[in-house]
Amino acid sequence: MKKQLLYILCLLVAGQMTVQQALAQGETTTRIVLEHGAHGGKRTDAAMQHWREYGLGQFIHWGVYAIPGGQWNGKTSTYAAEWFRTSGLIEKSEYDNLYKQFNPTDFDAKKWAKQAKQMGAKYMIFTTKHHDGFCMWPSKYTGYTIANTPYKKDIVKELVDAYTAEGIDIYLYFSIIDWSHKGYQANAPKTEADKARYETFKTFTRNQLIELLTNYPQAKGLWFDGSWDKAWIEQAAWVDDLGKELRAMSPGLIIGSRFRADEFGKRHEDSNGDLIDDYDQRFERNLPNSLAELKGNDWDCVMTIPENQWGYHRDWSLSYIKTPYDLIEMMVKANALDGNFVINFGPDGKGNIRPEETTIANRIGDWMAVNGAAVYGTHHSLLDKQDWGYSTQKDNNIYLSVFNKPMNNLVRVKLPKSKTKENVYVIDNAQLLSTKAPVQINGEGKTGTYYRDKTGASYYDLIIPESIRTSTQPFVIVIQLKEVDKKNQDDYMQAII
Ligand code: JFZ
Repeated sequence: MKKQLLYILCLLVAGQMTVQQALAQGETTTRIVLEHGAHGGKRTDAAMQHWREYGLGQFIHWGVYAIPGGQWNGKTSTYAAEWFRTSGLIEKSEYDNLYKQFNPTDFDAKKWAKQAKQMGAKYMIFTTKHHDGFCMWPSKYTGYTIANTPYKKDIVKELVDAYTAEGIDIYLYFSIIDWSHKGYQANAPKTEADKARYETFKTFTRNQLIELLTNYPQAKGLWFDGSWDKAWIEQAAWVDDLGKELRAMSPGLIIGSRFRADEFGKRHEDSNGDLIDDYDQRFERNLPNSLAELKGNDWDCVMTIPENQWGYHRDWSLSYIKTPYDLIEMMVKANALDGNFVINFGPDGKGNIRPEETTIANRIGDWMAVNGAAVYGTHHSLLDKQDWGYSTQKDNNIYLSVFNKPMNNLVRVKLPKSKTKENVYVIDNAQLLSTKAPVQINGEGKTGTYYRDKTGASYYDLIIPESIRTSTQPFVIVIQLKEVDKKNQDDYMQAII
């Protein structure tokens, strides 16, 4: 804002406009020239289009923090288990030596990938390096890696290969925060010595990112975290150049809005309000409520199953555990607002995905096997948000995902006003997605069971089929619409199945 005022003042001083003109522009069109803000608008290339169609993804947080699993010497941390090094329950030096015991003998990348595939995930984000700095790949730029554990093998490679074989795209999570590197600093370095140290950290970070893209060319994108440090934000120009370098290495590379700031320190959205990089990474454990909030930006939401646990925590009694139903509802809500939904898993120190997580994944997969068409490749539908649930659309199909089943077993669907004055939308066809059985409209063939309101919207009551009335699962009805002349009742009624 200050910068905007300055810009307006400059124009006034230069005599290029009147105060009124300047204020009017300040309100509406004044934009700051940014060198390191958003570059270009929304991506239209095939890689990004593919990203938009995922619908559901999997996140995996795995590292040495899985050994303590939130507990040490009989004490439990209620804070996020992957932050255990800072819990005060373990000496930092002790934590920093845990990797010498990291030996996940039960780890089976193929088993994880098969489970993710059954769940219906189309992409997977893996923590190559979390804030503690431990590398799950054998980085040649530090000794603090999987190569120096009893396990030795390259976990990132195993996962990239296994998930790629299952047709699941891989994204590499990378934390800018690195507590293991001597040059790392959170605060902006002030002294020459600190600045020089930070230069070593920048070089190290760049080397590691280039190494990751070189070693794992299958990676479709980078998922950055821990980029909120003042020290990193100050490096806007350098980080921007690094992003360009990484993109040049890997055409189509997808990077979210948590990588870099603009030259005024603005993150996610630059000083002009434009989204930085490819998609909005702000919706963490938190979903938007309306399309308006999203400003047309691409976005995803990453979600934990317990309250705030990403890494493995032994004690799952500490918080509410989201059910498959909760997660399916959040996913469809995200899809209905043009977002991808990503569910996090935190495997244990031996390499097992905990049984509770496996059950949740399986139940979601069972639902996806039947109803996935409502999720994959869909976007927000032309219907308003309605009380029974969420609607998504792909081509002419509108998927009504019903979460709140009305007591009278009638799903009242409000169809929007038609684009043309003379016409009205009617339901041309309605089916239960699971069985393809036709769904009847209440009062078929008679007038009065549907109506139009003053706005020109029309309403239909779809009869929930007997076969699913006692089911506890959300169900999907797929409809197609048709526009008919509202003056012509015959035509109007014929259109109804
Ligand atoms: C970060 C990490 O600190 C955490 O351990 C986990 O990896 C998660 C995915 O990312 O935590 C954050 C980051 C950003 C927000 C909240 C927690 N945020 O923007 O609200």
